[in-house]
Amino acid sequence: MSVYYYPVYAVQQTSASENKIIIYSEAGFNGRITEFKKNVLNLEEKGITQISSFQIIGAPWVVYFEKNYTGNQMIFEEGDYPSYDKGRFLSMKIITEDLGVKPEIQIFEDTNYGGKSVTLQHETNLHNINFGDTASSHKVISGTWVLYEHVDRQGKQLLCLPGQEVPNYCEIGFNDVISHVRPLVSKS
Ligand SMILES: [Ca+2]
Repeated sequence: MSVYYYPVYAVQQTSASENKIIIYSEAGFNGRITEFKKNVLNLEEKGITQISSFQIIGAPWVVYFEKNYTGNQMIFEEGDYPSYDKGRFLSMKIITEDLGVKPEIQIFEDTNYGGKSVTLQHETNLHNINFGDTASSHKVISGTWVLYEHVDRQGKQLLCLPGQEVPNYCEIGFNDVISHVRPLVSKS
């Protein structure tokens, strides 16, 4: 009689307490090191005056170029960023939404959910579906999405949380400019 032993692999599961961002004052993960596990309203108050590289472990983060979660934003997922040169961000939030759900967003040609619309479940270059530089409002049906000003995930970014409805892009400086959208999905 044979007995088989199956290898048991630990399930890679990042608990909330393991989610963090480590910020370095110099490139290549050098210089002053500061670690954050929670939202930061004002990085300057935390002594962060220079950001030249960082590492993200676990959940993604959205960083803002003004304090109090305002100004232009950028979204970063888990990984190493050894030479960051997009400028110092002044506040940031951890993205705690469940990224394991099936994402879906509806984007509209006009404000207040008017005109033509498209419903998307995957990363999409909007120019490929004749919807580039057109959108003026959206409804996030599910999942967490990032909208981009330009194709190939370039230009200004906008984080869109599950259930969020934005009726008028004119009010957020995003009217008729978005060219690319993608859902944040779980890496595990
Ligand atoms: Ca429009």
